[in-house]
Amino acid sequence: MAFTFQINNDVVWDYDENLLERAEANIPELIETKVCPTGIVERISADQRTNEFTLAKSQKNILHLSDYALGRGESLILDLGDHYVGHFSIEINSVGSPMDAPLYLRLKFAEVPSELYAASEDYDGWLSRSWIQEEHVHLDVLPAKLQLPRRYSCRYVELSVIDTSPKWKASFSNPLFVAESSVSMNQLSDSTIEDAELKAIYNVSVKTLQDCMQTVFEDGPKRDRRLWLGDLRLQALANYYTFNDLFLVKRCLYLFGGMRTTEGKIPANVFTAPELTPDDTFLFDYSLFFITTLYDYVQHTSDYDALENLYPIAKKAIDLALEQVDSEGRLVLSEEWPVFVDWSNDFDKATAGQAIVIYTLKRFIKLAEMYNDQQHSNYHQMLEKLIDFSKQALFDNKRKQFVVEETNEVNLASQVWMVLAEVFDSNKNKKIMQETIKQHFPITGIATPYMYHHIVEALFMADCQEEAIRLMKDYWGKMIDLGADTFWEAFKPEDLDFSPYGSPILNSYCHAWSCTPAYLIGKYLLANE
Ligand code: RAM
Repeated sequence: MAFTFQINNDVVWDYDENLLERAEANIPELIETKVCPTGIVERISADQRTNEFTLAKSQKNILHLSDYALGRGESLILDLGDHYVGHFSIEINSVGSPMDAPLYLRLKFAEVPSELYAASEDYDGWLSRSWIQEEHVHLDVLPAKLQLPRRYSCRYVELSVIDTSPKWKASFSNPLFVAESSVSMNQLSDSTIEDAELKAIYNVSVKTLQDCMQTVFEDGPKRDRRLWLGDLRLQALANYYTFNDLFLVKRCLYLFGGMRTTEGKIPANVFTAPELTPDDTFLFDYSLFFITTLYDYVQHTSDYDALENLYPIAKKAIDLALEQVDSEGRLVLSEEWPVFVDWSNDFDKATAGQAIVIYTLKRFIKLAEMYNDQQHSNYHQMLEKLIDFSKQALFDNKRKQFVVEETNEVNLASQVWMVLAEVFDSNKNKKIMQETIKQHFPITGIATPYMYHHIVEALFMADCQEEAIRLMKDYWGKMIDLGADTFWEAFKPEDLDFSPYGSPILNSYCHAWSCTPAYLIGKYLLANE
């Protein structure tokens, strides 16, 4: 089971106005920064390039931009010098004879060069092509200042003149990108990372997080531009070790708390415009992450007011999830409420799902204790049952690995989540991860930094620090080698063009769940110094 479009028209929503008011009271004011392009770049021809992540520096000088007037079929690419999220404007004039026809212009905004190499019209994937950051505009009268209303997430802006007339050309000047985020790099304290590779990974993680921090923690400022629970959990963790913007986490927790189904199910994501709207998409593990995100937040902030307000919602959410656990302590998943774990469909997620319930229930019990819930002993019994079942029915002593009950399948995600859930003690977890390295490394077939995050964290937790650092460098470091300014939603080192959507033009190249090295480095490497 994996993520696909869900349409659940019969869901009845329960809006809690009191909680939603608290969410709205914490809307941040966005910080604006003016960015001027730093250069002009060009495509590299197919026979000259080794991958689609590089462009060549142009001979053209950005300081003389207005001299490079463009006629029919001509284009140039502005380079902002880094990845930003915000609004673009540019002044345009006509040069030559009088303007005897409108200017027909295409603007394309790209986070990485591969979006420029891909022809938009060839896209035939399953997600909407409306995500492609591209505009076609007519300007009847020049000079004019073109101020585009849409927000873009990009480093490159391509200006392509579709047509002028043989009598005149279009000349461009004063391109300006006004970048937006709810946080500023000035809020960071100096990090003391000596290892150059890790420092670079840390910096790109922080930039990724910054660009995703808007009026909510967005999953991707290019796509899907909304608040997903699974992404929020990881962004909040990275935020605690970096910007430490507690209001934005609080806002997002209240948004989920204020919009759930009448039975108490928490949606996988919510929209905030034109009005607060929950999406009719439900992922079993994402619903549970409301509880773990609340736990992390209360632990970090001691905000007992939030605990008071949101604990009843967390309790309903765990109760609903535990209804899926049978009398032997086995999680029985359903098609209507699938567990996500990763984009890949090539492995069975049942055992990882079981571990996520244990991981969450442990944290819920701590919340129940903080809240002084008198009824929490039932949860302890349930936890024991889930753990006993996992140890007895799901752990294969000979293979030293967790299996999937029905098929005996041994997969990476099962080991990783069972280690994160601390089903066994640290000694045994270390042996499980050492065996995991033997059996499943080098990793193939995993395309999300989301899953890689969990693998690295499991390695750190199982005292395999060297391997954890190696994997971080091999995976996130490889994106940097390819030129990443921010970390990508999907990346398969063994298949650079991989996209879950049928074309890289739809991939998000600044994605929430990829920002976690800032947390991993902060928690497991810097905190110990
Ligand atoms: C995609 C996005 C999002 C993620 C979901 C499950 O739509 O990448 O960030 O959480 O999948």
